[in-house]
Amino acid sequence: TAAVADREEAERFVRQFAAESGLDDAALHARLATIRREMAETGSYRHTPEELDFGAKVAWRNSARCIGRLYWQSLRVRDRRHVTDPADVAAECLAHLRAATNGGRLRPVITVFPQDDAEGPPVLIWNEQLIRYAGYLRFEGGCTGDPKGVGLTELATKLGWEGAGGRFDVLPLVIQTREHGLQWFGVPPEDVLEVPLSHPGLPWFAALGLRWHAVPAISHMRLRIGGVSYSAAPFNGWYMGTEIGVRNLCDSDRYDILPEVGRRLGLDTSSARTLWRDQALVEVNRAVLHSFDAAGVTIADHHTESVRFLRHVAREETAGRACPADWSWIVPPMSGGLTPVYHRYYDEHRPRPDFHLDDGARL
Ligand code: HEM
Ligand code: NRG
Repeated sequence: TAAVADREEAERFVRQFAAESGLDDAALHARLATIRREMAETGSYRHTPEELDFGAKVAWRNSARCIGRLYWQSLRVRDRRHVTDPADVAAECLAHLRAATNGGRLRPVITVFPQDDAEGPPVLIWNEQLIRYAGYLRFEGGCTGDPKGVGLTELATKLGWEGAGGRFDVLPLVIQTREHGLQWFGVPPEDVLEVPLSHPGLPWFAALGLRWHAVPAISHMRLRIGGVSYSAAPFNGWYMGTEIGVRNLCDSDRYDILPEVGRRLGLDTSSARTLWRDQALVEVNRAVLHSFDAAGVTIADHHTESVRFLRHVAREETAGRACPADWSWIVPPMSGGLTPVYHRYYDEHRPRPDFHLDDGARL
């Protein structure tokens, strides 16, 4: 059989697992022997539930772009490697959302579906996130909804989904399996906690009709543990306000709301030098944090999260590990220099287990 999993990476991982979780030498060597035998026979091997749990947590710990890693040990790992039927996969994604949402007290969760085999991924989720808004290209140009959602909106529409044509329509899950190809499954409103946006001091802000979903659940990254790939392994933590308030709402190729907010604020928008965009950006971000707080939904602000992240880096050093980090992703997209994460460099090595973006491999 052709090797699916890399043997050296498998051994490195199991040794790391043994070292960090206090497995004794006899147990380690027995496990290594089992894996060698399994790989010789099948080209791959299966993780024990404990290895999977550890591997997913360390993949989070190794996520160089993630500022939220202080709580990496608290990740809940849902082992769903036995689930292959597309309707069951969709149901497990919804159960994931319910466990993660927890009435607004968000919990970091990952659900792990079957590992890749010689033919590739047995299950694939086409959504970038379990919850995302549709984007509809308008006939006369421009886009209604989230421009980032256009691709999946078009795919789901081809499969028979009918979007309502609004600004915040939750996209269906699009799941691919070998037996059934591509299928879509609606995400019911009761499983999607959303926060309507209002501002603590600007009464007109609520009338903009803006909202965002509570849970960021990334579903298009491949989890790689000990040479084994899990192509379907959606995970979530909670939002940092700037992800919504700076990027999603204010990027010019996303909801692009700054021009309208600037006008409503009565700012001088005639020149970039009045800093009207900067001023409007602060108000949008105040609205995001205020609204999530008012709704009782977990959200981090970039000042607090930056301080926590440096605590994490220090704690990792104490544990004898370097913390891989990517400056350009760690530094928040507003007020960078006001946060301590701006004023230093980070370790450039990229250890595994990790999450990585799809290289295009499909079923
Ligand atoms: C990226 C925050 C939990 C893995 C990010 C980013 C932020 C963030 C702000 C940058 C996103 C962007 O600029 O688009 C947080 C917070 C969490 C959390 C506040 C709260 C607990 C998690 C969890 C995992 C994770 C539970 C995995 C188990 C990642 C990965 C990226 C990332 C892989 C890079 C995504 C990419 O390359 O597009 N996180 N995160 N994070 N986070 Fe976290
Ligand atoms: N910026 C994206 C989400 C990326 C990941 N962010 C997190 N992850 N907070 C957005 O939807 O705005 N997480 O697992 O909590």
